[in-house]
Amino acid sequence: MDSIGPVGLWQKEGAPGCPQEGLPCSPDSSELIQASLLRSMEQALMGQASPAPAVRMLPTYVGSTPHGTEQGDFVVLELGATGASLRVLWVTLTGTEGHRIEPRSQEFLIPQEVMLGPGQQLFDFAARCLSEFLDAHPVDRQGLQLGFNFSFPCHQTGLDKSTLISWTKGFRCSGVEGQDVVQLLRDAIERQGACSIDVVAVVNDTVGTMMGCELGTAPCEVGLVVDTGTNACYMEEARHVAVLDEDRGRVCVSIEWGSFGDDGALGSVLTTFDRILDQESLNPGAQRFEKMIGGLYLGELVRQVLAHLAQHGVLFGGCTSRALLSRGGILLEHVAEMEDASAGTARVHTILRDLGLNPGASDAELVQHVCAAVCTRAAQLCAAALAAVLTRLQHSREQQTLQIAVATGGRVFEQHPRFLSVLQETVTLLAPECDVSFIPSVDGGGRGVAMVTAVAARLAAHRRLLEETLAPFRLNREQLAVVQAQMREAMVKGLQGEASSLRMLPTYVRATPDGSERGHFLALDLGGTNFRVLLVHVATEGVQITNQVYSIPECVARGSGQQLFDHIVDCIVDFQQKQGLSGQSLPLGFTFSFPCRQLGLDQGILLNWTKGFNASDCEGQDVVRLLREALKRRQAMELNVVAIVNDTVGTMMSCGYEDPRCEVGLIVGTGTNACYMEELRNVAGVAGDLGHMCINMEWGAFGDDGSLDTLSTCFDASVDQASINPGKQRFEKMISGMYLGEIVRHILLHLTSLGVLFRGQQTQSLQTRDIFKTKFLSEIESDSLALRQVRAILEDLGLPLTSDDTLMVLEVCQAVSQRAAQLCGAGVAAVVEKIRENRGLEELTVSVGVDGTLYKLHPHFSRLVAATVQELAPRCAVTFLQSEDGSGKGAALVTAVACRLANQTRV
Ligand code: 0WK
Ligand code: BGC
Ligand code: BGC
Repeated sequence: MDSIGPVGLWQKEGAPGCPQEGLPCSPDSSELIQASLLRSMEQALMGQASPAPAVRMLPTYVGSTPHGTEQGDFVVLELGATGASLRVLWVTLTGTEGHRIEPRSQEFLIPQEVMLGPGQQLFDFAARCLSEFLDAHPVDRQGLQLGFNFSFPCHQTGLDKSTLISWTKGFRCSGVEGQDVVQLLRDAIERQGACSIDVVAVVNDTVGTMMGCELGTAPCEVGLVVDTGTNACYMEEARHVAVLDEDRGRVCVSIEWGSFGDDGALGSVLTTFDRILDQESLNPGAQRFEKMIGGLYLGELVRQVLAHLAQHGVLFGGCTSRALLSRGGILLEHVAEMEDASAGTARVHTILRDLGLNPGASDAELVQHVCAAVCTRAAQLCAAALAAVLTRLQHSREQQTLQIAVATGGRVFEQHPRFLSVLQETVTLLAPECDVSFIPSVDGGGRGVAMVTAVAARLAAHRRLLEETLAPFRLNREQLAVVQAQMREAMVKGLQGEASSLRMLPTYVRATPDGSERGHFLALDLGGTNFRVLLVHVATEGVQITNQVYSIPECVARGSGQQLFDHIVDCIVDFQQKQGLSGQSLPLGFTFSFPCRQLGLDQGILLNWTKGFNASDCEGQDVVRLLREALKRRQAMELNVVAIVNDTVGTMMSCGYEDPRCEVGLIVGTGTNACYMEELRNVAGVAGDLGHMCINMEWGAFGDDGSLDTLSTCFDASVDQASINPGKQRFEKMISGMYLGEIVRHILLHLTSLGVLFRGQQTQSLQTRDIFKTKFLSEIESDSLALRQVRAILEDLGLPLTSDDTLMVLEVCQAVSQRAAQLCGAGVAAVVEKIRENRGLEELTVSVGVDGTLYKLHPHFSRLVAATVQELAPRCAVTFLQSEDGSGKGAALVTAVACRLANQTRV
């Protein structure tokens, strides 16, 4: 009988009824399986859609193996790991310092009709077991957090969000596939109403097994389960998982190798018995690999073979029994016991007799051989699969040799005498360069699930703190409508010269260009990111612009007024020389983007500096006079300063040249402001009732009277306090580019102090004013930027972040910029509604000329402004025109209009 060893059994020619195919695996077929599974794994990792890879490679949102720092009490509910039973555990994690506390657990048998019935019934059953466990175990029921160990193939979209793909292992409840199983459990717990439990994580049993095991200092990085079903997970490099937009760190991937071969890849090793078993299973054609390895099937395979041999007279004298002929007649326990050589054949006889058989003398040995053949093949197949995982790890870590710890769990490991040893031997054959340690999980992964739950609980707590912090930035329609109404009221008061945070400054621009303007004009554009000197030629064929950008050093912007205007004149002279204009006295339009009370088109008294400017001896002065005096000091040629305009007015005029319906100018850049064409009759302090006057609203100061305090947050207060004009420009400080980055920085500091971000580490860089530029918001929120690029921006700032941190920083930026855009939209809605009502129109069609870096560069700002205007002023059809040439062109056009009007009065 020596050749009768497992392999021999099937190769013994002539043995009646013994098909010569497939059991156990030859080394060649094991390598074939290893290679084919590896191929499938890599195809799935790359996101190959068709042909769909046989294994799913599902990311589990577990980004790191346990730190060991996890602490706390957690409830773990296990469903599906051990077939027809459900287990509830109470796990206490004591961190690195504390001693290990054994989990308390209770097992509940799941009735067959529950495993095959409506999903609600199954989850209600689970919820009842939970409360029964809690009733039976005196635990503190406050703030219970639960980890759901759900051992079926699921698409996870978060640590607490997981959609069941398909049932396996004898489960077939209706109404669950395609559903979020966490929600189903939450609903059942609610229906049960026995206890309030927060389900914070859903975990696959392989992940729980991996996370629960430690080998001294090295954590296990592979989790392998062979219980009723089989599967494995491992730590893959995140950059190799196509569905994840991550390039750093690792992520645990559940392979779901049970479905390997569902595409026919196992054809060569499948036996008739495998095919029969599959046909008779709940899910024919699916989980082919699992059906050759999983404990739910090993007994059935042995039964099939024994029945076959009995029916061919090879066993039991050709006699059979009901148990032998009925599905499920032989269980894993039977196989494990019968194969256990230490138990001897006596035990086999007992079991066979219990199965209603009358074994002959040699039957026991033959039955043992059958058991051994079935289980050896299962272990070898499992080994081939594990070898594929090890090879994948070598590939993904570009390592020749690999030292790795594999956590094992499941009753096939626990009960079967030789499964692990056959597995180890075969893995050594198939992956000789891998030094693998197998670590049995002690509590079926309960502790591992609790660890994932602890991480999830920490992240959930962080998320709650993040939501609490950002909630004041999430403005609803009612709040925005209040801002719109307050803005409207302030506009009317400002126009009538009453106390108002909106100065509503007449600009003496009475008309938008009519296209008949002509000539060469000089223009200055001061107050935005750049100071520009422009030569503007307005001709029949259009407007040509030549311009030069000059910088305004901070020391000049905050020095003396004389220094500032001398610097401006230096730039003009430099520009004229470069443009060969020296000695020419062209009409000049001066875009001066600060609040000025205009006494005429060419007279503007600076009311106060904004946007970080603070040159002395300017406030209260006519800035046109200051410019002229500087020109005189420079003995430069006489320049004819015809007009001083605000950048909003310049922008409106510039866009109005293309679109005569453009009657509103909007700037959202370093600062923010708006102007519009108001009915002259509504403008107190300016003579005349007919016609229009462009009003510079200076809306940056809206709310300086406290009307925005209900919306202002502590972060806004910090930014305002730290500014050079505290209490001023409150609306601007919630909207414009000079401040958004600082608001974000203050929020990040706050979240770091709460331990939500950067593991609570306050970094020097984050304490540095203005280090978080507003342009970062535009970059970070850009849809085209992958998360990894967001991380790169933040790391350049010296911030130690995890992928969760990156996501949170992105959310902070989104909340701050969204509020800014909505507030800006509420302002524009107030303006266009005013124009509509001024004209007693049902519907108004109007265009808004816009400029400013934030509006132009932020990926979502303009869309959010338009959406808010649409919502708050539905009777106004508003078109936003981005100004191409800035307001310098507008200043030149205002100058051109003034010159045209002056010429008309002269003739
Ligand atoms: C470009 C205009 C200029 C205005 C600026 C505002 O030509 O008058 O001040 O936009 O945007 P910022 O440069 O502040 O982003
Ligand atoms: C499931 C896996 C699970 C494995 C072991 C399979 O049937 O699809 O999710 O990990 O059984 O329990
Ligand atoms: C100024 C406005 C200017 C706006 C946009 C504000 O700080 O007060 O005059 O229009 O910035 O540049």
